[in-house]
Amino acid sequence: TDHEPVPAVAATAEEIATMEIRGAAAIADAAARALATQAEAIDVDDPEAFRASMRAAARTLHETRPTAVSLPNALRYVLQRMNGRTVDELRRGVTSASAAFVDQLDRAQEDLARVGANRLADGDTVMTHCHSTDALACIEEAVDQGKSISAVVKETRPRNQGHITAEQLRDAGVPVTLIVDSAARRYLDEVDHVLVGADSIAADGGVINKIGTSGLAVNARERGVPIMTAAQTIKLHPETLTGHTVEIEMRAEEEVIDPVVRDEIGEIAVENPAFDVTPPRYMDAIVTEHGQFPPESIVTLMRELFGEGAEEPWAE
Ligand code: RUB
Repeated sequence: TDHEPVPAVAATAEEIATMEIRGAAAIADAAARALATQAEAIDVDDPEAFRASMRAAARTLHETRPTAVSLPNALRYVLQRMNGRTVDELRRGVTSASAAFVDQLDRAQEDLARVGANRLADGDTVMTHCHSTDALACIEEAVDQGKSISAVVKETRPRNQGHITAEQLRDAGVPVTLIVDSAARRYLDEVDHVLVGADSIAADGGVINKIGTSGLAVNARERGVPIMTAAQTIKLHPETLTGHTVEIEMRAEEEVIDPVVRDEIGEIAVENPAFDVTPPRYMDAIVTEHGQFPPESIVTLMRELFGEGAEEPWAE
């Protein structure tokens, strides 16, 4: 039908769902670019048909993964700027909004990196969890400033995003020690900071990030190690302003255990939540492109930036 997304957009949605494209910032970047691709590819004369096709593309992208709010925030940013009377005007609205969004993503990451780098001192060792481009930008900026930083990298089962982090830090000249997730508390005595990213941040200051972040935060507090989240403001979850909670994605059990091994074990349940919520009292700081915030006061920034509410311009 007219309302099918073009193949390139369906391909992007598939890449997000299968985690070839992953991490909140990369997902937002890909979604904004896909909307521009859809706008350029659809060949209709009727403005309403154009709008309907853009909404359908946005829905396809939206349905891929539920937890990173950067995805709906990206779709909302672009579709809210789809204004005009003719198809050409609408198309230009989408492509220029998409380009502006992608540009802002990059600039926000550079700006928050300078804030996060100020928390890191020459000679510090940082423990990481998962793979966050916002978090890594802080370490890379500190290194660019001439600070010597080392890293203890958690492998991050079941998908081992820690391997990506380890490689990127190695490329930045940071000495890396890779550990299994359950070794984290033992190594907390040897680190100066824990640094993580976020998929969503709730109005109460709760940080939604890769499963294991909340346990790491509790252990860091118990060991007296400061923990910060590097999260540009597209990670702020506007619906939580009105009391909604953030959906935690449950992924396939095959990511956890080989189906053959599972059959050998016998009748068991396997659960694979991809994210968890770190309560604000266990997080020392949220670092954004607008500066550093205690988690309890992030709601002020959220109201300022998303006070208009969370409409869904992709709804049918
Ligand atoms: C990725 C993850 C990352 C955040 C932030 O989970 O939890 O910490 O998305 O990443 P997954 P970034 O691998 O399941 O997508 O700072 O790059 O936006």
